[in-house]
Amino acid sequence: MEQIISADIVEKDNAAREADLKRDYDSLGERLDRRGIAIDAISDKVEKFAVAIPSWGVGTGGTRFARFPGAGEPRDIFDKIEDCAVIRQLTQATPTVSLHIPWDKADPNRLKQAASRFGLGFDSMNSNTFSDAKGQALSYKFGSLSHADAATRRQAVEHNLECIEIGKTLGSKALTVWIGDGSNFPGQVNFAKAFERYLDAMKEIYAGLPDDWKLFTEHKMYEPAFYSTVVQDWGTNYIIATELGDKAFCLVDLGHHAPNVNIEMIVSRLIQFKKLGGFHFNDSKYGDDDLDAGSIDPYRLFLVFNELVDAELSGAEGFDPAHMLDQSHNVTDPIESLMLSAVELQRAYVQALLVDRKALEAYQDANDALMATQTLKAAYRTDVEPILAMARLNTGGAIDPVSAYRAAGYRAKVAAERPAVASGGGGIV
Ligand SMILES: [Mn+2]
Repeated sequence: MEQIISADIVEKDNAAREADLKRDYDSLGERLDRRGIAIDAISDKVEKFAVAIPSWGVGTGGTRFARFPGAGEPRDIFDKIEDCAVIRQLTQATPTVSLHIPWDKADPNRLKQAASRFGLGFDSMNSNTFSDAKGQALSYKFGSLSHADAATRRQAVEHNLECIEIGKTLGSKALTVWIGDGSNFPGQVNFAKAFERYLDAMKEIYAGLPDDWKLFTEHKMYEPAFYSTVVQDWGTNYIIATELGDKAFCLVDLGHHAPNVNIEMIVSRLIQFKKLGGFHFNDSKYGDDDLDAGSIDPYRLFLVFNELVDAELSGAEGFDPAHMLDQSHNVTDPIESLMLSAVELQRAYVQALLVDRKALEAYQDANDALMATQTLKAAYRTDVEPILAMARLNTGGAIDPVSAYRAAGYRAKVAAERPAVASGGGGIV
């Protein structure tokens, strides 16, 4: 397997940190042992934890005001795959890439070959009917799968079926559908008719899904539609997944809810009724800010993982959520942000694994609210960095991914090789 960052550089950076890491790991192991937790068992789980990198995430994002390009931005999907390979090499947490069509359209066999050079696979395929592709016959300005015009809906359905066809060659096993359809003015759209048209269109897409595939529908409260959105919340999303069938699941993007909504509780409900498909992880302060996962409210991320671990440990039937990042990088190097975000997910996962679930259940049954919440806090307060770093070291990654990345000078190197081009899409969904 090819490695983009020289193994010498990673080894040199690791060598300077390894002795301290071993001491920290042993010390943490001793403290966890006192709590009846075997550190190596936790490390094994971290090594198996995986999250997909969105192809669109390695480019610099933007806002509706401006986009400030970064140096050495990927020019096409093949450059994006190389950037994803760097993230994978240094974190060993991101074995797959999630593609967005038509942004990443290329000969599927060539794509497969490019990814397999670095041992990368393909996660969920993402369709795009929220913007118009070059040369497209009918515009999505007033909607796609819920459009009032049947021919426009047909075009959007065909596009999704094409995404499935591309994905079949790539070895993908899922299609993620997010639409921007909605309205900007009261009265502009008939809510019920628009949703009916959407459901009918989705049924056609669902019919084209191979038996071993999953269909993820993603809800989003607002933007680009600022008055009403067709698939606006988890309730509508649950209705969709239920109407479509057993292969249809809800995708939860952490940024797509109203402020202060209890997302971990939505996650619990979807698990309970077997409709949790997966996540787009990111963080937000005000709205759909698409900030780095765990950068604003790491406790919320922990509480989401607390629900996931609870389901994992209780052996919830059919529980196998897809993990994907979906964030926009405006002021950081996207590779650095994505590496650290993958690590933030691992951190929340490990902290959730440390929750004393037996004690928690006893406190819940005894109505001891204070001790119940302290049980969660005790896990959350644990500095699990040595476990994460040791997992990276054991699997061939970097103890400190950002340090090794900077030592390798990758960004300067690609800045020289990749002349700046107008972006094919700064999209974030
Ligand atoms: Mn998303």
